[in-house]
Amino acid sequence: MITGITGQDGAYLAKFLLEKGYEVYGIYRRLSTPNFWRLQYLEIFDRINLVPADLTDEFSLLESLKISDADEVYHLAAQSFVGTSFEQPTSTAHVTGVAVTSMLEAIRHYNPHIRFYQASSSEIYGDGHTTILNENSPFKPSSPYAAAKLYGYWMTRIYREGYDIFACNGILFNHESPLRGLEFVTRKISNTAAKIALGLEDELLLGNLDAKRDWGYAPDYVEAMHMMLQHKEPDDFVIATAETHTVREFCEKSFEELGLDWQDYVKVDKRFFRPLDVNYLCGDYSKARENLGWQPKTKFEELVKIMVREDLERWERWQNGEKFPWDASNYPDETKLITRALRS
Ligand code: NAP
Ligand code: F7E
Repeated sequence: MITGITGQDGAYLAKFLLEKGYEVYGIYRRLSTPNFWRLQYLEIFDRINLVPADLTDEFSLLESLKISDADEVYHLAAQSFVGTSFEQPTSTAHVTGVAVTSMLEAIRHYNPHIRFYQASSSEIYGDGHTTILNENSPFKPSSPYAAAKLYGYWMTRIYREGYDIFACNGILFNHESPLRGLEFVTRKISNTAAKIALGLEDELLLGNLDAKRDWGYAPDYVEAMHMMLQHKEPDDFVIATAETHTVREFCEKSFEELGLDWQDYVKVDKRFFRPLDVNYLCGDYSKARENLGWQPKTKFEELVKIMVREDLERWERWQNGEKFPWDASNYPDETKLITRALRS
């Protein structure tokens, strides 16, 4: 069972697990505009069992375990945007932090043999580092999001050590793809650069261009999540590429891919700066390589190309009258969704 199946990682992980022969369940919450476009885009929507639940409703999480009777739970759902966590710190604490405990409690009561993956984050290291980070580096969160993730990290360890639950933290550094939300900086750049190249936009407004991130490719990273739950012992692992690049470099490469000079279009706008930012992140994935046999397959330049080319193609198709998958009416046949009524 995957929480967050409608998000970037959830969709790629679901596809990966289906290809391995898994029966996949995923929770979805009621939204005024349904959000199944990633599952439809990957052509897996019809192969997934969708269960209604919300992270702030702990009984719905317990119910989702009963319905799925899962062997493995991948807890990916969260309020995942750092910028929003400064605007909505309390709800971020509930959704990104406390819900980890709700899920662990549900597992402890329903079936303590379930293997549990927690989507931890490199944000827990916070700002002020200048060297490559591993599982033993100090944590100093610099945002409400990071503080909530650090709480989830420790609760995962507490349930592992205190209740013997097979619970792992994947400390994932940034990972991106054409399924990334448009508010994250990489997709904002690839999407706007593509529109600029086609004459649909004339500028790109960004915040801190000096921030450095270790950017990997999301489909590579979901494989690591699965590997952690197949490992003989539950443990915590850094997943990264061990390379770091500035936001400025991401701009430069993206526009270069389109034959343009980024400096002609990118403007700095103070609205996109955060009250606190993490200026440097770079991850050492040696432990994952040695223990899990995992390593990244896609490096920075290839990632930029994948994202820019895909956004360009989508906008070209749009210019030719095609609809984006997320513009299509994507409300599913209601009988496809498991409801408590249908279950009984
Ligand atoms: P994402 O695209 O933002 O997806 C977040 C998912 O959480 C969506 O499915 C969303 O559902 C769901 N969700 C949010 N609030 C919920 C609630 N109250 N109840 C139920 N579901 C809720 O995030 P992602 O990039 O796939 O990341 C997956 C996880 O990894 C997150 O926990 C994120 O914090 C963490 N992480 C991400 C990265 C990265 O670089 N991508 C790195 C480290 C850690 P809706 O579709 O209904 O909104
Ligand atoms: O920002 C800077 C911004 O929002 C990256 C999430 O998946 O990865 C992600 O968090 C950097 C920051 O990702 C803009 O200030 C400049 O320094 O793409 P981002 P993030 O904050 O690193 C971690 C690992 C997670 O766990 C999170 O869930 O880019 N930046 N100008 C900008 N960022 C945005 N979004 N928009 C700008 O205009």
